[in-house]
Amino acid sequence: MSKLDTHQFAPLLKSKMSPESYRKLIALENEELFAFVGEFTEHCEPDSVYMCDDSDEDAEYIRQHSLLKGEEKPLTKAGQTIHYDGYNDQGRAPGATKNLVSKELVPLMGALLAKERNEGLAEVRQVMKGIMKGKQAIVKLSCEGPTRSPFSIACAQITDSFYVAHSEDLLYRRGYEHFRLMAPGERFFRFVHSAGRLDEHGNSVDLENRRIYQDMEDYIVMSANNQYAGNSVGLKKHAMRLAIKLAGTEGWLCEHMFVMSVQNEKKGRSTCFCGAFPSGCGKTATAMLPGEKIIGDDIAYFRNVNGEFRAVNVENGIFGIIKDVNAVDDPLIFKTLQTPGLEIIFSNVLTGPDNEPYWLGMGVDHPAKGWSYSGEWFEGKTDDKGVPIPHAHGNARYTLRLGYLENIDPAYNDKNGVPVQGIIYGGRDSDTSVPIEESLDWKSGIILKACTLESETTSAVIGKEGVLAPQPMANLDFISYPIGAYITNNIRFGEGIANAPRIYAVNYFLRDAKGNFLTNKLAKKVWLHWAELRIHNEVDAYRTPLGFIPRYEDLKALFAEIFQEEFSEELYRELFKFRIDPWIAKISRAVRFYHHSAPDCPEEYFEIWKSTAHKLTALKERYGHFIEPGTYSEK
Ligand code: SPV
Ligand code: MN
Repeated sequence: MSKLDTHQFAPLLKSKMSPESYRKLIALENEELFAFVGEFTEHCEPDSVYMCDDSDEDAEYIRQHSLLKGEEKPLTKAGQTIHYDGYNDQGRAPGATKNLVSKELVPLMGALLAKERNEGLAEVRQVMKGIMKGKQAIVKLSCEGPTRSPFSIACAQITDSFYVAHSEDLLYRRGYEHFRLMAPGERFFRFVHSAGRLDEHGNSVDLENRRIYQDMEDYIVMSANNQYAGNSVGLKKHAMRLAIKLAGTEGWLCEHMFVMSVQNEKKGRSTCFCGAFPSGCGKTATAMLPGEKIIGDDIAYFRNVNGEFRAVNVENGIFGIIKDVNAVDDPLIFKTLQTPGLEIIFSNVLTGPDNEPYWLGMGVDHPAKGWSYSGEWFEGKTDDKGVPIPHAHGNARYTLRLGYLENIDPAYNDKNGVPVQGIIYGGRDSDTSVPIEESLDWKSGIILKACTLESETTSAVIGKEGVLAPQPMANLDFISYPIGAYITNNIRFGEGIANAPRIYAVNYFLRDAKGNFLTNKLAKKVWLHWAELRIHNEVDAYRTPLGFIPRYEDLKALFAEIFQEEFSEELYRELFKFRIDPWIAKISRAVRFYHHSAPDCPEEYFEIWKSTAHKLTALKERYGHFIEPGTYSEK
């Protein structure tokens, strides 16, 4: 007999769980976990509770029940399924998302979706009272980062959605064994999710009661009346917000970054880069560059491991945007999505009469009718305002295990992570930033490259698309403690490590006066290989007011070597001229943003932005509006 058998929740859990499920729960001898499952079973009132361990049988149970309940449907190719979120539940919902913090902290949170904790807890508990009636709750344990590693964070999810549990099985490492080996009292993140009341298609109906409330003191997230994975899957963006807060408290970093390695075959060298890009700025395309290797596409933890700046991909899979994945632009993912026998969940794409998935930008003709995120779909279908409804949603996704990808870096499971040598901040503008620039040092990289990132809003977030919004570290939606303190933690972490990575800013979207892109999509491979050579001290660079840019001859050699292509000096000069006025404007927008949205931002950072803007203004007298590459000097 376990001492948990006398716990206050033991009789309730025994009555709701099969003997086998109950046995799996108490075998962990984890009182906090037992109390968590008990408390929310009492509160959410599921009919029954199913406890998973790490077995394939339990994974199969979840897969089967997702099909039985209609949360997923099988597609023609073996292993593939389709899941639909409700018509108005196709992206993250910032309006319903709150970081619950103490009263004292609320005024410092600025742009960060904060709510007073006690008020928020009372509200979300009210919404979740009895919300799982008539359903089975699943308890699934997982681990963020490799298990039993310096990076691991154990996570417990309770959900009444088999699709959510299935997604977590594809995206994260199973964590039951990890829990079994945990020391008593070791911290874990806790997530409760309910899709709430469902309509005849199995979609959440009470969207006005959608809540995604993250308790930043107890590291619990409660998510109700939604299904889209960015709102429902605890281990993804909810855990990210909790980890950012925990990292800020403990002095490490959780960043919205891919992890990949650039392969220098000539030198037999693999160099790891991490990169933060707001949505729609080339993040996945960079992480998946042909010829390089991927470790992760979305979230990285950074820790100082024995004096080294090391990273892991938190996840074990990809929840990727499927729009524009086609044989030309994304051949590796496209091929994986066409391979029968792989366990892949498609979401919010069209399924045709052939029961195959069709998405936007697939490069293949789609059928004139079928089923989609708007229900029965036919060519010419419009919404109630007469606006055409496309056959698939712009934020439709695929979910798969990373191990399916041919270009996976074998280091992706290393418990000590990989040593990071370059960090990339990727923006999107047509007329301001050069394709690649190396920062002077870590701190100026954070203040001038990471903090000044901007992007246009995209369909990953519900709301208006195409609005220019500041995006500090491409992380604004996820920073969960005051922005000034977050920036300071970033600076301190890098400065505390002797060999911190170099920081690069990239921009793949410069255009000419007619609006045409100045470079093709694969040119980014050259910029990355230039950064790789810089890191290994094999190329020189020209100084600019904000850092270092490539010399023409080095890029010419790389274009020739990688693409057997001519790279003209004329194009080089156009791409790499320093554009003074747009940069002054960009810095002014940053100052305005931090002034209004980051009440705790230290004066010192404003001084850096302002003195940089003054310096640039003064440079106009010497150079005019543009500084030609190679002509700038500090004196
Ligand atoms: C993002 O929008 O940054 C994503 C997708 O990675 S979501 O999981 O919805 O956040
Ligand atoms: Mn993301």
